[in-house]
Amino acid sequence: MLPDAQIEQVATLLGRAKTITVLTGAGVSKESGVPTFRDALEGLWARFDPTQLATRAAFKADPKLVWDFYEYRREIMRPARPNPGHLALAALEQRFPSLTIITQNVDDLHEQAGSQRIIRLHGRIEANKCAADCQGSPTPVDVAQLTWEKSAGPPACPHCGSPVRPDVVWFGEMLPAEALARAADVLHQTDLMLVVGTSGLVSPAADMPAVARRAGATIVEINPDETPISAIAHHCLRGPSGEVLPRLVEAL
Ligand code: BV8
Repeated sequence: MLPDAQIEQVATLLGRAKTITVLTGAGVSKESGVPTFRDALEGLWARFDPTQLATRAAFKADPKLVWDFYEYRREIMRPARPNPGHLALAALEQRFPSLTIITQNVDDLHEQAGSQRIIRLHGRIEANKCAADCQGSPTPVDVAQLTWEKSAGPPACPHCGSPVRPDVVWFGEMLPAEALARAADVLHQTDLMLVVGTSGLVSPAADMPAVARRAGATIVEINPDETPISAIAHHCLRGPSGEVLPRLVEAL
């Protein structure tokens, strides 16, 4: 358990901050039962590396394999509920209305917890779109309205017949320009950045703490493990976010 003094030191900084930004990764959803990217996937998927499946090339080569990978992750995520870490971040936003969450996660646990100011860098796993973006980028497709042979893989786009794919950002794909622009704005106006539950391995998200620090922000990492971001953090709270974040809010 982290010493109270460490929690109180960061809580004092939080209390003094005018604008707070929180960068979250898969670790913040771990205590909700959602495996992180670093966790070996279970069973059938254990032999796959997610970074090899979350690509356009993999989908083009085998749409059914990639579609089934996302259906597997959707099944795991659907029963997940916000954990005390998500709820603490929503409580922080109540207290600091300028607080913005920049998330790499594709689950909707921040929204379920009541957070409002969220910048989604990598999309939403529950959303789907036409792989050809035939009506514009993105061309949303509501698969609940479609009937298709599920064992054959993804449905066809009702407009053009191309395969439907998850509306997430794959490796090698650009992040949504609007999300990047909003994030860039926020990073340059941040007094204090909490970096929660991210291994700091995927860019451009991983570069954001350094951008905020160069613009004058104090960086606080909340993660049980050391990461490449630890080196530029002013404070590292080594613990699970579901325990550390509620203690920070309590100590305010
Ligand atoms: C881009 C959506 C421009 C999909 C995701 C070579 C060729 C091509 C590209 C690249 C290249 N080299 C670098 C790149 C760029 C590439 C990249 O960074 N690759 C990595 C692998 C090196 N990035 C991109 O391609 C991005 N686009 O750059 O466009 C471009 C275009 C073409 C060519 C070059 C550049 C797009 C990246 C987005 C990919 N999509 N998600 C899906 O979900 O299926 S990324 C996905 O993985 C997540 O969204 C997340 O971002 C990342 C996983 O990271 P984390 O969230 O940090 O999770 P992780 O499991 O890693 O770590 C969990 C952490 O939590 C750990 O530290 C753990 O200790 C901690 N933890 C555990 N328990 C707890 C906890 N913390 C707190 N509490 C706990 N209880």
